[in-house]
Amino acid sequence: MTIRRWIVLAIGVAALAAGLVVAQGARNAARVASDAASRVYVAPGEQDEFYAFLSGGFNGQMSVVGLPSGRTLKTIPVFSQFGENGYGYSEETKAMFNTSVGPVYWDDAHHPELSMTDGVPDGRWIFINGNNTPRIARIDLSLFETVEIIEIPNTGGNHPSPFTTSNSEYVVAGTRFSVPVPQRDMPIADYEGNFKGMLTFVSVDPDHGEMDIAFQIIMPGFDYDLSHCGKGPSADWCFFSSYNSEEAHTLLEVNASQNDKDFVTAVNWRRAEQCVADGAATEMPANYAHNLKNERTGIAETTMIDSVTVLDPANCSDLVYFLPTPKSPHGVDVDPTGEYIVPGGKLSATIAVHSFSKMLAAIEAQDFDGDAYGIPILNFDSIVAGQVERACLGPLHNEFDTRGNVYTSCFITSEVIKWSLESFEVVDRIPVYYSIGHLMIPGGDSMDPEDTYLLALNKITKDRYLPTGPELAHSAQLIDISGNTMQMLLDFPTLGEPHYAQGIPAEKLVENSQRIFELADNEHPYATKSEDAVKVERDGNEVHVYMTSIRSHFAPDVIEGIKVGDTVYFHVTNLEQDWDVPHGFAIQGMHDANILIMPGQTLTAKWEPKQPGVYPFYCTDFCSALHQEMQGYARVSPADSDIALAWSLGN
Ligand code: RUQ
Ligand code: CUA
Repeated sequence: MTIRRWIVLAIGVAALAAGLVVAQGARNAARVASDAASRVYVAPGEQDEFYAFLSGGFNGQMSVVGLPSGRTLKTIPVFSQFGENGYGYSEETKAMFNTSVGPVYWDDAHHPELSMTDGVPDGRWIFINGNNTPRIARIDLSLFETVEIIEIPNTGGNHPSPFTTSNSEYVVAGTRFSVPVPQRDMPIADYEGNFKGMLTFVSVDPDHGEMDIAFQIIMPGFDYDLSHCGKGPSADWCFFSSYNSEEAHTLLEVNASQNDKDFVTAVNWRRAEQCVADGAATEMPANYAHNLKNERTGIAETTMIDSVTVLDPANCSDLVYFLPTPKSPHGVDVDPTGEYIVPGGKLSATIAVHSFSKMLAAIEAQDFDGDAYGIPILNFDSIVAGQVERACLGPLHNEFDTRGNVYTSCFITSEVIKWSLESFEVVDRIPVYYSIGHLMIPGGDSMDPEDTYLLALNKITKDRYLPTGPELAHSAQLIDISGNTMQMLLDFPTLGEPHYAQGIPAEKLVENSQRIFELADNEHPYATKSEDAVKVERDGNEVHVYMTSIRSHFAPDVIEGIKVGDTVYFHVTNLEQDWDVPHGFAIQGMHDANILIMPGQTLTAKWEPKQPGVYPFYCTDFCSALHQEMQGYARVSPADSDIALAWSLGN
């Protein structure tokens, strides 16, 4: 490490400290609109204008927030079990967590991304990546429920994901931490040249949304950090930022900050399709899980897959190019016209913007500045569209409006800057509290941004709210971007650590939001569609209770003949067909969480009683004036008892 490096680092740290001090000092001087309260006020009984979907980061979930009010509407559990509704605890949902290393009940969820049609969010699905156990999940936005999770093989830390192409032909994945491919035992010191980075294209079925790994592209062992796909003229391309082009394997804060420029990788996915069709790819052994909720039964099912299609750029010309990009870029974002590729060079105070049309011209002219592992490096000067000088410190991510402005989050100086794609000059800046990561404008990464609100997603909260011990909530701030200058409207705490977020006009989702499950369509193998049909069956040591719930009783509510050593499955069908009448079910001694059964749905709770006795079960959701009466008893006899199975309701 050079002395210069240390100085730069020291300046960075000092600036961070100074940023916090300045920001805290300026706390009351922040640009809060004088009529902020009325602009975010959604009167009782009124509804918000936008849905926002915020990742939960290390809580593994996604939260749904209304804008402009900042009210949390729902947590959608994705990669982590959720005791509130039994996701990951019910027998129907456990398979959603299967992976090649067995069930994994947690992940670090970073980037929600809405499905798109013609470059505009269409409100059908939202995808989110799992970083630690590389996965992508799909949430159905008619149900606001996770319906599919696919594991990504040959990958370490799926961070640059799951950004979608303009018509959601693909969602992408990538390796933040390069790894041996295929995985094997080898010295870590042999990283350079031997570890690989996979970029993965997951196809999305246009009608049903089902995901499938179409192909992977094997790349040099850099750290692929973020991505965004092109739109309009650049729609056939996806762009991945990378750092650690030094291929360091230790003390990356120093060793991966040596090169003046790292790369944005440009991938032509249409070309990849062609190469695959021409037989240029190879099938590589792999082992990964694909978990899908069966729409008819409501039960998640796992398929293990044992091979993956891999393309080596050496066997497919014109597939990938490197765009030199200053200093360890973090985000990479494409403007609504598809012409500008804007990286967030987090260690550079200058933002260098790439031009897509110049990129194509440079490729055409073979205007290269050498290559890395055979992949052409384009000449920086030939592809640069413009540079924003003295932008800010620590630029991370960008969103766009329809007026040719870019909004950049600046982590170190804790601000959002607004700059013009025409003049490449900063036209406005607003302090945020504190240390912003991502930012989000509804539609702000699509071809149709809304020029209304910007949400700043801040990493450090400090003094913004009442103290809650050492652990504080992360924070979002709502900023009005409709006028010439940005104006602060609202602070609100978030759940987990929101990284990226998405926003969409509410009217695009409201119509399709499902209110109940049609009981007539319920094809769950243990569904019970009327109280006449309830029963209890024994199959060896398994006891299956076919149970129903309706205000305000379970049928049956008296069960006898269970024995110690049995595994009991309560398959509860909620017979209600009215919106917002779930029933919950829990029994004393169960090891899983309660199940919360929606109208017309069947869910299963597992119970392994350990001691003889009589155990109560009850409804966990206050569903009627007689909710407290919604209870029952299960009798457990010794293992050698010969008490026959019996069940009843009201006798
Ligand atoms: S990354 S800020 Cu996944 Cu920027 Cu979070
Ligand atoms: Cu059903 Cu409370």
